[in-house]
Amino acid sequence: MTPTKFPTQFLWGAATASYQIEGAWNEDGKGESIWDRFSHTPGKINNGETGDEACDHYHRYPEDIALMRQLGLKAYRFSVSWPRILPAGTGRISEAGLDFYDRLTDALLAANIEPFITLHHWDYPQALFEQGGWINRDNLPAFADYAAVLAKRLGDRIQRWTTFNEPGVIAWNGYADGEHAPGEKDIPKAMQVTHNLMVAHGLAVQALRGVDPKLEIGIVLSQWGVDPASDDPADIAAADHAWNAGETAFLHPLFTGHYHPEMVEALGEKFPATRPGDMALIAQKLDFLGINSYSRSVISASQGRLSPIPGSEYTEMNWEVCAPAFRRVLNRINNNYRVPPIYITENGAAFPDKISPDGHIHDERRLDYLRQHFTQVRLAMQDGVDIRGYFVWSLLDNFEWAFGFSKRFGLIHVDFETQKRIIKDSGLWYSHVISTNTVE
Ligand code: IFM
Repeated sequence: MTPTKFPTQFLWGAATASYQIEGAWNEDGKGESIWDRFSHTPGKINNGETGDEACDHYHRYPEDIALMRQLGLKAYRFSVSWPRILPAGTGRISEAGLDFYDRLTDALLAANIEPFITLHHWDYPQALFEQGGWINRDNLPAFADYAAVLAKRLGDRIQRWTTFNEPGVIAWNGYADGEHAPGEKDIPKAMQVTHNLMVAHGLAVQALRGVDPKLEIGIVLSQWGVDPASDDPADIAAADHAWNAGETAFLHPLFTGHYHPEMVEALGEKFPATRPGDMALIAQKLDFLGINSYSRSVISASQGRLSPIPGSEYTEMNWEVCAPAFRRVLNRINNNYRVPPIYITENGAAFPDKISPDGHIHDERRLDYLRQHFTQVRLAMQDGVDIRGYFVWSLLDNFEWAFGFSKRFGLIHVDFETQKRIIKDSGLWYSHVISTNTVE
């Protein structure tokens, strides 16, 4: 394979999220989140597991930053637990919570690693949920207030801020299929949450800029490829419709100021209530766009979504490995919208890892997955997509939501009994990619 060189300033990183790694679920005055409540509810999580301890990163962050240094990461994307900062979601601020992220930020900077912050990666305050959660419009300003609290405290040291991680997952998995907290199954509600999250995003952008107009602000969207099953025009039209009606729910309002007409038509009476001024609030200028992408769906006009695809490899999440789809979806986004610079904010793979007798984790399949996806992203850059950085999901094996600890995405293996960490072969390979800026 020909070596693929990346630009000098390319920001190589790894990503995590608060609930998935921190643990310390009720320490130092932290409030309860909907994920604490959900994981403590019998039957919701595989094997009854919880994020109560997770990777114990709350206590072990110095060790984890030392590992990041060993990997040579240039940036680290993490999220903040909102109820650690505001135990009831609004009102009283917890200094101990702020102190934790202060220490984390300072330690990252001391290690020469750029902190790349996400305000909300799903661990919503339970107290706010009990007042109507994301459905209640009166709750939306609380997100902006929380954003301002954090920006006042960390904005002098953190340059790049994202509002939400994968708002579509909050709405769909939390409110439509119920697999995630808060576990509701109500499609019209999920659609209202979709719109309300966008309004909350707009309010938070205003709040962050109000604290410091120099902050760079973005949002992280999950955008998987959508490919037609064949070259048949009917399949191509079906795939285009699946994209327009289903996958543009956030891209379209953010970058055009309205919802895609095919989505509006498909939703019919389920289309959410909006208020005058909402769309302008949502479509405020962003400094960058975060894209999370792992796989694709394949659409046939006659059979709908096809799966499995014969001959394809699948990860342990049952997600097809199809790196060229990554290049295609990045081009599609770039061609359809006037987007700001893009960061790949998540990409990676879960495979069943084993510690070998030699003490190492020879995770060839993950390494190969990453190699293929890095290469396709480089090709997308050559196609003209302005991509500035790449965060592998994930730094550590961690709590994979409803799957508990059964799916390992880490560059670093975690023994959840002892909390021992071991850098996997994919992590060692990644550190070589970073130090040479080249994928071989
Ligand atoms: O673990 C999740 C993460 O929280 C959000 N994006 C997808 C990852 C893998 O499922």
